[in-house]
Amino acid sequence: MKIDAVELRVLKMRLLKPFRTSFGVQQDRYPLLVRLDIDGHSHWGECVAGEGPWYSYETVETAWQILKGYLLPGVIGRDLANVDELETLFAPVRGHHMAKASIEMAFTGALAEHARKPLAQYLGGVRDRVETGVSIGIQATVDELLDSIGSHLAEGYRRIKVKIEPGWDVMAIGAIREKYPEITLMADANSAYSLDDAAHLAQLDRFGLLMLEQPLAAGDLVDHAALQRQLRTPICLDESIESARDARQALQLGACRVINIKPGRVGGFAESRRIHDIAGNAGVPVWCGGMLETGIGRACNVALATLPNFRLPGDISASGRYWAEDIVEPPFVLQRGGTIPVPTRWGIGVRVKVDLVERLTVRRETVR
Ligand code: OSB
Ligand code: MG
Repeated sequence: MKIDAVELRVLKMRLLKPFRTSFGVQQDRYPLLVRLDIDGHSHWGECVAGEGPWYSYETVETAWQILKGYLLPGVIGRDLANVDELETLFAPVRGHHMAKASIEMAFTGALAEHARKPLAQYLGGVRDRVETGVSIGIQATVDELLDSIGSHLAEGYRRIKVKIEPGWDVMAIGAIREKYPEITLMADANSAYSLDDAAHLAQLDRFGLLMLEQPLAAGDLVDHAALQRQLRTPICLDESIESARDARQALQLGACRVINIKPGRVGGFAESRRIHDIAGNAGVPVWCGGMLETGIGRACNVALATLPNFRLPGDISASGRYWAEDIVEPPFVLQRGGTIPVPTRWGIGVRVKVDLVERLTVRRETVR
């Protein structure tokens, strides 16, 4: 399959509610979309890079620049038989996984469509619906936090993740547990702590959390291993795992007992699968994280989460958790038991609303 051209565009989309994490607060999302033109057909993908270099060093700006300057010139016009060949072409560029993943995932979607299969089936998925949860940002008050949790439970979400940071942790989780003793609950610190906080974080052990996500710095597998020895709560790594190699080393060290896989963070579906397999062989469950995606990235996440070792609910909430109107049709909606059905059409399985995309576009360029 030959990629004739790639269109890059940045949209401006307003989140229904501002999302606050230990990194800061976000109201507008600027999704970077890619459109591969192959044989007269369009294949969409989404780059999940953030607006600023907080979760990752990658940003919308850097991804645009790396795609245009280094990744796309090597692939456009070349006949690619499979994803291995694409990975080989991308390998000389160090890092920049989110930029690489946008193309790898769009190309995989194209391969699935070409094989006349839904993406989930093409990837080897084993489910027709995926279990999902919701990620709730830091709120101004405990009452607002409890209200937000209450309304998400009422909508049908069965797993609640809350963002924490120093000053918004043991007290907030304690208040949730008092009101909702039985819900499946977890916390995500986005690297807001250090190993000096081990005794403080151990106070979370009494709340029976499903897991504690990324308490320490992204590069710090050794301290995560030391922390895990002091906690009963399983540690899940997100930012720390950028590759299969990271996953192998984290598990060897005992740095985590769960892994959050975001295909963007690790360079795409192929690397996600390697991490999935390494974790599976070690008896460690994985789940699919989220990056406030539009329906395009969400379709990719849903497909990935159908692989067998995705054994915990993902941060793959319904379109309506994020956007007044998603850019795909049909939008993703929550169904019984807090699940999202897996699209059954070929390829990514959702139709991109091109007119809406056009209206939301703030920057575009075609690379030939
Ligand atoms: O740490 O998992 C995270 C969003 C943006 C960047 C990092 C994270 C998140 C979320 C939201 O937690 C997940 C989602 O609903 O998309
Ligand atoms: Mg996280």
